[in-house]
Amino acid sequence: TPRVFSGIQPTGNLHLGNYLGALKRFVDWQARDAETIYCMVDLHAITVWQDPADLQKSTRELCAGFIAAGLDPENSILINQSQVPEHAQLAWVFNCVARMGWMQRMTQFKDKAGKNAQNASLGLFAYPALMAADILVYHATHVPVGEDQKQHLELTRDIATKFNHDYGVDFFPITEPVIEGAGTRVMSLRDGSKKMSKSDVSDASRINLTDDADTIAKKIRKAKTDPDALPSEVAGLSDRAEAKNLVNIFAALNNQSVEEVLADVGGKQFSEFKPMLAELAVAKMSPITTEMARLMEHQDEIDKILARGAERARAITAPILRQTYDIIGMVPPV
Ligand code: AQP
Repeated sequence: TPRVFSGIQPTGNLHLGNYLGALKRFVDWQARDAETIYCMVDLHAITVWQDPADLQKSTRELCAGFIAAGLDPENSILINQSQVPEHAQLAWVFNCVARMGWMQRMTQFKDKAGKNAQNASLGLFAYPALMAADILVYHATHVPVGEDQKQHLELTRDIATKFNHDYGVDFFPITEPVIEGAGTRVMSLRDGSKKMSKSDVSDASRINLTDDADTIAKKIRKAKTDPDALPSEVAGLSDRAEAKNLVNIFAALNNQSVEEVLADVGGKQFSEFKPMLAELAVAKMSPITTEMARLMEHQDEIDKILARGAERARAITAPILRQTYDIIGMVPPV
């Protein structure tokens, strides 16, 4: 059976891109014959400054989001990264396997560090080695992520390959990224060339998982578009980034292909399509929002779920870390 691992950073502003590109697909995997492990990656979050109180709140809120979106803590293993110390321990080993040059090529580092890369944290630079450890400390075989994580997953494969080669073992699996469906790259509602992102200063650029129905409808009504009617063929969406984005969102929310959506809405003006999309988005999102808010009133329950998840996770990660240490020559404690 496939072992599926993925994570989301508890950095607040969980949005529709995180939902369609990650959360919703996590839930789909849970329904299949697979072992599923999902992580709130707080150690990744602190690669850029996080206010401690906000980080705590966002971690619990993310856990509530996981459950509200349909993840069952009895079925999937839900964990907070810092509660499973083997992630960070294996990451150190991978820091010694990965090469500086590999890290320097990572576009996310370049984007996030900006012009003043000398001032970025060492953790931000090493981010993909920790991500490789998150995945490989479970010997995970499948990693559902959005398009933006493709390069990091290639690096995970490079690290596994180099480790296996350097130590002459066949120990870490070469993991498959799973990047499929219409929701793997949701773009900003204000600019079709930028991905929808937690850190965008414009709140109107994204639909947050905490937005109420009116806010969702308003943001969709105000989303940037062009003046033309919708095409009936997919080819008609090329060069129309904003139109393409809204159709993609509709398809992903409604579990349809883009072709199927266009067969229904081709020829319609945005004045007609946007209310349809708003209605669909509210119908799909508001039950999640409501459930998230309810769960947030039971923090102790959330904390128990995380503690239980960590215990289940460590039954997998502790032996894999020990085997790794044995391979590289660390003397085991007696
Ligand atoms: N716009 C998106 N479309 C589809 N999938 C997306 N993901 C993120 N943005 C989109 C996917 O969500 C998962 C968790 O993301 P994350 O929180 O770990 O990473 P992130 O890239 O930091 O999220 P943001 O919103 O883009 O934050 P900032 O603004 O800090 O850069 C991943 O599977 C990711 O692919």
